Parts: sequence; C-alpha cells; structure tokens
Amino acid sequence: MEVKKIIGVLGISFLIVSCSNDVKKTSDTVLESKVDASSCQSQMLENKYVVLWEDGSFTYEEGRDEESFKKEFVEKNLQQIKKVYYDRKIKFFSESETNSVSLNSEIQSSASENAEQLWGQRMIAAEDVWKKNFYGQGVIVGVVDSYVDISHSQLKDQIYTNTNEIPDNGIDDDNNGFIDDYHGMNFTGVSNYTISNVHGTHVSGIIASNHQGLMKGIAPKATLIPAPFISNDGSGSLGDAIKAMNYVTDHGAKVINASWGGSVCVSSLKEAFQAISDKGVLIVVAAGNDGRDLTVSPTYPAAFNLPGQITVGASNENDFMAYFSNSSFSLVHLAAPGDAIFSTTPSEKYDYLKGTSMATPFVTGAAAVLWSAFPSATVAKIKEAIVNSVDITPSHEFRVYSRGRLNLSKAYDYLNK
Ligand SMILES: [Ca+2]
Ligand SMILES: [Ca+2]
Repeated sequence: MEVKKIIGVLGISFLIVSCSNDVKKTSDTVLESKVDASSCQSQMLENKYVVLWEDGSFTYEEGRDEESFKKEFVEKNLQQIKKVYYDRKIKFFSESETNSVSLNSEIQSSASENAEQLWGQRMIAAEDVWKKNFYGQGVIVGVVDSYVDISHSQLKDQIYTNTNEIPDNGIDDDNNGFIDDYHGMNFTGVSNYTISNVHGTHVSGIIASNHQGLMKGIAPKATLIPAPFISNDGSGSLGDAIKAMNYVTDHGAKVINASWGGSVCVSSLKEAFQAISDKGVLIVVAAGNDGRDLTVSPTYPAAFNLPGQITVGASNENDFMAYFSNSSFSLVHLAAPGDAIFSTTPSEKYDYLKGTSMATPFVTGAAAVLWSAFPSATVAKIKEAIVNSVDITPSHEFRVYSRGRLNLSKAYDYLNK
C-alpha cells in the first residue's frame, strides 16, 4: 500500500511539471517573484540580474530600471531565458585583531614568538607534508575576493600570469573576452584602485605565501589567480562573484577560495554555483561569523551543500570552536584555524585577522597541497580525505559534520594508504 501511495504522488508531481510547460512564458513569469524578492529587499541590488538560460548557462545583465530591462532584454530573449534572478549583496567574514604591523617591528620579535604566530600551521601538521616536498606545486587556486597585493614579496612569485595577454594596453590580446587579464582579472567594476582592503592579500598569504619571510603559506608553491570582485568599500555581489568564479575555473583553477557570503536570500542562485562546481572545481566556503547554526538559519553560499563544496568553521588556538563561528552538523564540514591568524597584508606588511574568512584558506591551501601529492585525485576524493581525517577532541567536539578540525598530515595519509 505504501509503495502505491508513493507512486501515486510521483504521478501527480510529473503531471504538474508537464502542465507547467504549457504556461505561457512572459517577462513576469521568468523574473524572480517579487514576493520572494521583497522579503530580502535589504540585500537586493538595484538593476543587476543573474540570467539563467534554457541551455543551462548564466549571464549577468544590468538594466536602467526594471521596466526597461524587461522590455529591452527579457522580452527580446524570452524564448532562450529560463529564469531571471535579482543579484544580491554579500559580505566578508573577517575582522581585524590588531592594527597593521610593519615588517620592521615584526623583525624585532623573537624566534619563538614568530613560531607561535603560526600556530595554525603547526596545529594542522602542515610541516609533515612539506617535508615530503608537497607544497601545492602545479595546482592553480582561484582567489575570488578583494584586491590582492601581487607585489608583496611573499606572494609575487605565486601569481598566475597569462602569457598570451599584454598588460595595460587596453586590448584583449588573447581574445578570451577579458581586457588586460595578465595577473588575474578585476571584477569589481572599479578600474583605478588603491589596495585599502587587506582581506584578499591576507587570505592569499594563508593559501600560498612563500616561506622566505615571516609568513608560511599552506601551499607555498601553488599558483594564485586573483579575481577580485569586492571593491575597497567592501561592496560586492553574488553575480560578480559567480563571474569571477567562472573566470578562474576557465583558467585552470582546481580550488576556489570563497571567504565571504552571508546572503540569506539567494538559495535560487544554487544552480549557478552548481554549474561552476560541475566543471570539476572544489569550492571552499566560509561558514560565516554570526555564531549561529546554519541548519536553523542558513546563509549562502555556505549552506548550498553542493557535492563539490567544503564549508569551513573557525577554531581557535586552544582548539575550541571560535565563539563567532557559524556551525551546523550537516552543512559545515569541518573547522580550521581562524582566530588570531597572522598573514600578509598590502605594502609588505603583516597583520592578525580573525574570522571564518581566515579558516577557509587553510582548507583551500590543504587541498592544493594534497593535489600536488595526488594529481589525479577527484574533487570528491580530496573532499573525503579532508573531511574524514580531522582531529577530534572527545571532550569538546565541534558542532560540524566531521566533529573536528583540519589535519593536513592525516589527510595526506588518508590518500596515501
Ligand atoms: Ca584577455
Ligand atoms: Ca592587453
């Protein structure tokens, strides 16, 4: 009887789906419902849209106002358009621990202090895998973030170079659709900038700073593609993020670091993330800093729960969950060091920051190191190794799926057995 009931339900749902195909498409039926949108008004961006096409691809469009966008764009392309979503704001998941410190003042610190400022590297046992000569070499990592100071002496040699492009001539020399994308691509829409936002440079240092200075990146020989989409004032949109993620994936990134999120209203954009994930890239996402359970109150992209996604919470120096870290036994996979994290900042400086923004690049760097050791491993296998080889302290298990904190050495052993 139970089986019959289920079949009956399925039959009805199929019928509903086939009926809905007969509903006449209009610019109003393809545009995201105003009811959904209005409840998320504060995160909605005016006149920016993410368009899902019938063939499964996405594009990003701007309109002068909604009526003209409907008339001039949606109605003209109506047959090819599947759905139009409003773009949404996102935010970073970090805050400053201290004021910026200059290189000179840090040089005066003792060797032991220097060792302890890299407590995260020690705790995840990164050295064990570095000793085996795996440093992330040959692995490309997409830094979808704010601007990266690509001239920082601990980062400059790890920055991706598009040798088919001539920089700063205003021409798309290699015809890939992007002008002057010599060291990555700027998706902020701001062409002249000063690097006043430290976030992208700090995250980059955790992933891949070399070991010839105060900082030791997790994957010091990985290659970074900077794809900034958040400008100095901290504003950025999910649509721009998806554009940047597509760019780094199309240019060979195996891992994308996504130290941002916080959108409660973009579950509809899951399809866009899925499309990027389907290209065979691992997306490592920050859980967020609201101290809440994502199972109860999800934010995105942290809670998308895609097969090719790892969502990361933050742990502290005492190996407890950081007070600010979001958690979830189903949606956050593991914790990684994210409190009082030392790393590179613009203009040859260094700083401590805290946040799941800082925990995420530990996992991103770990994935790059594992891929340099096991180049043919699938995204699923790398994720499995990272999630299943955490350190768990029975007295205070983390409120995450794996119950534990990243251990790079054990993840290596997991793949090496
Ligand atoms: Ca180009
Ligand atoms: Ca050029």
